Amino acid sequence: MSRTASALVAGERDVRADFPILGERTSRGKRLVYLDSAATSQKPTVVIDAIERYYREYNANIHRGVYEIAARATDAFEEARAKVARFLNAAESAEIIWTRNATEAINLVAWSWGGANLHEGDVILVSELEHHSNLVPWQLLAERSGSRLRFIPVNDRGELQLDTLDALLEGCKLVAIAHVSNTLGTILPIAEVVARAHAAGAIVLVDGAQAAPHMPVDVRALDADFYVLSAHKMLGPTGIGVLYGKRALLDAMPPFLSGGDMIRSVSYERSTFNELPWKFEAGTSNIADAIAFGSAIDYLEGYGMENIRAHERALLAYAFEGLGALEERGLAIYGPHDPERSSGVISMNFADIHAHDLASILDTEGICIRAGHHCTMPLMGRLDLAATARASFYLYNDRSDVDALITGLEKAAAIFRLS
Ligand code: 7TS
Repeated sequence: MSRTASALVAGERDVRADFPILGERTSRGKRLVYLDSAATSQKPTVVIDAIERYYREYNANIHRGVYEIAARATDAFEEARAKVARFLNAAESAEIIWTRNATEAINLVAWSWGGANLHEGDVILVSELEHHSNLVPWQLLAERSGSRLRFIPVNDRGELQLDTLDALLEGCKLVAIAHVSNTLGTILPIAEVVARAHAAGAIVLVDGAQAAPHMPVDVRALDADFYVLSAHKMLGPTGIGVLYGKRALLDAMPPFLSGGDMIRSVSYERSTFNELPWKFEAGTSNIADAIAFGSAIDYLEGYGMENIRAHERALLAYAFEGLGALEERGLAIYGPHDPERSSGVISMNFADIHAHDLASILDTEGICIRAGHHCTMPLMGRLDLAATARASFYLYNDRSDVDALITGLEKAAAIFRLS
C-alpha cells in the first residue's frame, strides 16, 4: 500500500484539499458537506487543470491534423482511452468506446446490438432495481423488436433473489443489470449472474455507473460482455462516458451514430466503416473531457481502488452505527445494512418528514443530499416508497461529514418535534 493510500484509509490525509469546491462556503457561511456523489462527484484540481491545459496549450481536432498540437491532442485522447482499458482490465484499448455518459452507452448497445440480434419472442432480462437508464432503452427495444422484458426480483432489503434466475433466463438473449444500486447501494453478485446467463446462452450488459467509481472492476474476471460507466461520477468531467465491449461483439455490431471519423471510405451511394473503436465514435469527440477523465483515473489509481473501497466501507460502518441511534425516533434505512454488501449509499426516511423537507433542512446546514425517486420509480413502487433521502459517500468524505449528517437529522427531528 502506498503512503497516500494508507493515509486515506486512516483518514489522515486532507483529501478535501485536492477538491477546490470543498473549500467553498455556502451562502449561510457553512462548510460544504457533500453527500451526493452518487448523483455526481466533485472534481480534483488535477482534473480541472487537465481541461484548462488542453484548451490553453494544445486545442486541436484529433485523428486528422498533421501539425504538432493536433498530434499531441490525438495522443492524449488515445492515451486516456488506454488508461480506461487498464483501469477496467480490458484486453485492449479498441474495446473502449467513448460515449457521452452511461446512458448513451446503454442506448448504443440497445440500438446497435439489440437492433441486429433481438427478434419477436426473445427475452430481455433486467433486475427490479435498475436506474431508468438501464430500463427505458430496453422497454423501447422490446417494443421495436417484439421481444419481452422480464425482471429478476429483489427482496424488501433490495437484495437480488437468484433462486428463479434459471427459469427467467429461458429464451433470454440479453441480461442488463446494475453492478451497484444507485438508490440502495446494494452490490450485486455480477460474476454469478454472468456465469449463469452465459450457461443459458445470453450475453450480459453491466451498468457500472455506481460501481466503477468505488471499487476495483475487472471486466475480464467478471466476464461481462458490455460494461458502461459515466466519468462524472468518478471525479471526471460531465459529458464523457464509456462503453466497454468484447471485441467479437463490437466487431459484429453495426454502427450506431454515423458521419465523420467513423468511416473508412465514402462514395455518394455507400460507405464502409472504420475499425474499432472509432466505428462507434461519429463526429468530433469530447476531446478535453476524455483527456481530463484520464487524469481522474490517474488520481484514483494514486490511492488505489481497493483503498477507496476500504475507506468507504469503514465510513459506511461508522454511519450505520451513528444512524442506528436515530432508528428509535423513526429513522428508517433501506437496503442492506451491511458495509460488505453495500457501496457508499444510504437511503432513508425519518418518521413522517417528507424526504424533500429533510433535504431542505440539511441544506441549511451546508449538507448536500438527494431526495426523490433517484430515477428508480419501479423500485420505489416495489418497496412501497414515495421517495427517500439519500446520502452517498466518496473518498473525500470522512467521519466529520457523517457527524454533520447526524446533527442535521437531529435538527430536523427538533423542527418536526419528533419525540
Ligand atoms: N446507471 C446508474 C446505476 C446510475 O446511478 C446512473 C445515474 C445512470 C445509470 C445514468 O448515468 P448518466 O451519467 O448517464 O446520467 N444516477 C444518478 C443518481 O443516482 N442520481 O443522479 C444520477
